[in-house]
Amino acid sequence: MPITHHRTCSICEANCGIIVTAEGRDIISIKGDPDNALSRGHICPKATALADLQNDPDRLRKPLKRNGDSWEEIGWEQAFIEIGERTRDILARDAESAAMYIGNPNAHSYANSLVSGELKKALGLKNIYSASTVDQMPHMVANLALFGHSGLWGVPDIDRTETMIILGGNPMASNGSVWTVPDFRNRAKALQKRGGQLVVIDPRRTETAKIADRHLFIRPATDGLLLVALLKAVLAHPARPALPDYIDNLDAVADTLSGFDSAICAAQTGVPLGDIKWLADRMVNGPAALYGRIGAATQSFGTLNAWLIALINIASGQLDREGGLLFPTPLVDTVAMAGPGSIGRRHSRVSGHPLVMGEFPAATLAEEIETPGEGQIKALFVVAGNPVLSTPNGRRLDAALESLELMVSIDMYRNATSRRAHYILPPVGPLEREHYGLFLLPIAIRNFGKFSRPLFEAEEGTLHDWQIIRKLAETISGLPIERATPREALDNLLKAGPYAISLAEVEAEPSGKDFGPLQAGRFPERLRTPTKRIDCAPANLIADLERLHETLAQAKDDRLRLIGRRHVRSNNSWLHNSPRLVKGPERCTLMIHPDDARARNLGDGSLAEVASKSGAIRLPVEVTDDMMPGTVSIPHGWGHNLPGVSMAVAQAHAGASINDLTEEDALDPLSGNAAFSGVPVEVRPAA
Ligand SMILES: Nc1nc2c(c(=O)[nH]1)N[C@H]1C(S)=C(S)[C@@H](COP(=O)(O)OP(=O)(O)OC[C@H]3O[C@@H](n4cnc5c(=O)[nH]c(N)nc54)[C@H](O)[C@@H]3O)O[C@H]1N2
Ligand SMILES: Nc1nc2c(c(=O)[nH]1)N[C@H]1C(S)=C(S)[C@@H](COP(=O)(O)OP(=O)(O)OC[C@H]3O[C@@H](n4cnc5c(=O)[nH]c(N)nc54)[C@H](O)[C@@H]3O)O[C@H]1N2
Ligand code: SF4
Ligand SMILES: [Mo]
Repeated sequence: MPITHHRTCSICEANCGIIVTAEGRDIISIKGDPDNALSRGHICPKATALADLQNDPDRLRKPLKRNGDSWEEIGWEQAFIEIGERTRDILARDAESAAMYIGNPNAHSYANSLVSGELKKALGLKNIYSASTVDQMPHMVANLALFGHSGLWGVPDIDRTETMIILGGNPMASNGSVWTVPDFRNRAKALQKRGGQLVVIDPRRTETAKIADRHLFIRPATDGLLLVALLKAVLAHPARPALPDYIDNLDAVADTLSGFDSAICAAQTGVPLGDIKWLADRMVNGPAALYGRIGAATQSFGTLNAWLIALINIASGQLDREGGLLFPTPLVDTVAMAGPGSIGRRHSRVSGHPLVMGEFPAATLAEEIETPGEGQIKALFVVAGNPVLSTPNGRRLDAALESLELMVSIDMYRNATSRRAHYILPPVGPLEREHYGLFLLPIAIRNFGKFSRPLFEAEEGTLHDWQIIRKLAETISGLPIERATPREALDNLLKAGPYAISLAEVEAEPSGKDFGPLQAGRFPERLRTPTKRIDCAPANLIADLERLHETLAQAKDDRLRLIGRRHVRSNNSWLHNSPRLVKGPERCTLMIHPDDARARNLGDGSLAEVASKSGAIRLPVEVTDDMMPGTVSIPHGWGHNLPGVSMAVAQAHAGASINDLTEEDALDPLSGNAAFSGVPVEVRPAA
């Protein structure tokens, strides 16, 4: 008899409800759940790939140990004992020589988030790196500065807005980010049907731009100048509404901005000043929401951009307003769970980067492994991460990893990063675990909670990620951990949350428990600033405007600028071993405008060599006028053909890694975030 199982797809931030039909351990179908109030039946092709992941013959089921180039399967006990001994030995020589890199899938595992602190503690960790500093850290710094907590996010109210402006995001491919907005396509359609407009500002005419009412091309990494001009236009707008009483110092920002000439700013961005004024008009007339994402965050002005985006929403009266930017009341209040976050409590050993929210920039991991001295990283624990493919100048990091005394990867694949590990510890399959969108439901477009039980029992002799993490912590510290299971901890968090609900009550709703659309009027109560006020002019950001101003005087060159992209059939670096996802046309291509291609003798489908100061890669050319002239695009997460990798499908569709080209010294100084957007590159036919 087939069974029907309701769960949540755990691959991306959208948290779509799915219904899996299975007979025994055979998966018959994976479909969208129409009764899920958040996703309303939507799924994307990646949900069906959960079956490929679950059944993937390359997915590791037992711990692997590496000796030189050879690998052997070992038992869990042996793995824990050996790792414990080797780690203790390394820490006895230098207590600060261990580090952890925490990858993106941890954000999709409530259990990992709740136990990873145990391993950090056992390692006495001072060196924490994560995918956050190649992603959203700039937003978190801006959240802290303005709202008093790094995890207090504003959510664009797409379901009730009249103008939705997207800067550097492509939700038609990504399904939304730091914005849990499943079924984006139909939400955009509904917006258009009620007379509203979707506007996209992006150097590429993306899948989202193609369904938008307007698309504006912008030169990569000039967003700060666009936002300055837009904020100035909003501030000067005659219809600008009065601001709530709890907002301070917007005038001080306006004074500083008087040093910028909007026409000069606009000219640098490629967006006509008239269009910027039109955007200001839409923002002020509202309801409207301005949303910026990875293209605007992964820049050397990432934090400045995030701050300016918030100020534009504030100044045009869209903060905490229906149809503007809203602040959820999630079932688990993750803001109350953790401290606000801090900046600069310590500085990194080699380059002196400030610690931001407890982390050093992932881009500096290589130099901390390479550079001798006290505190040099000798032991590295990678939890669900693939930094060789996902951090800037991954090639340099790859070489550095080879020199580690001990590297442990908690991962189900032997891939570009874990091939360097001495031990790979694999977790259970994706349909064998529980799910709760702990950190993603608090940024969803509805107040919604849903818990999924495992569909299948874990295979004999396998462990959950959280069990591996806890066991490592125990064997390294030599102390048993008598803490709640993640499930018990989640139950307590739900009971302590705004709805005082138990896990059993949430679990009783197979399609999730819905508490309706987000509410306006949560500020100032929801603010976490000590004063319950918003200071629009934090000193570090005002100072950074000066750095932006200096860019206006810098000499420009006419090298091509490289940006990234995502495709709906891929997710970062780790779904390329799914036969159903990689089928179809080759996706790891260099997109280039016809004029730029012609000038370099490159035809569609020809092979190009792309070189930057970090390195060079070869990949096929895709000539398209979707690209802004002067700009080229390559997706990230490819480049699987490396010795020691054991992912047959991914190796057959290997592609090349954009992060062999990106630069590890191009960072946003305020957040430590990698500046991926706008890397200068040379493109020529491959010899
Ligand atoms: N140039 C460029 N680089 C980028 C980006 C970009 O836009 N451009 N985007 C950046 C962004 S936003 C991010 S988030 C990072 C991602 O960077 P990472 O988090 O370092 O990389 P992922 O590709 O997400 O790799 C996830 C790893 O976890 C494993 N994995 C998957 N699920 C699980 C699980 O449940 N348990 C365990 N233990 N392992 C699991 C996979 O096999 C894979 O090895 O990449 C960044 N890199
Ligand atoms: N299918 C799929 N979904 C995913 C992922 C995936 O890999 N595949 N990854 C997940 C993760 S970890 C994340 S963080 C999210 C990211 O979610 P999004 O932020 O929506 O990610 P992208 O689709 O890369 O969109 C970024 C856009 O920024 C544009 N861009 C690049 N440089 C600039 C610039 O300088 N200025 C401006 N204005 N735009 C620029 C790019 O052309 C691109 O269209 O997606 C998540 N969802
Ligand atoms: S958009 Fe696709 S990958 Fe993301 S949660 Fe939904 S079904 Fe899964
Ligand atoms: Mo990300």
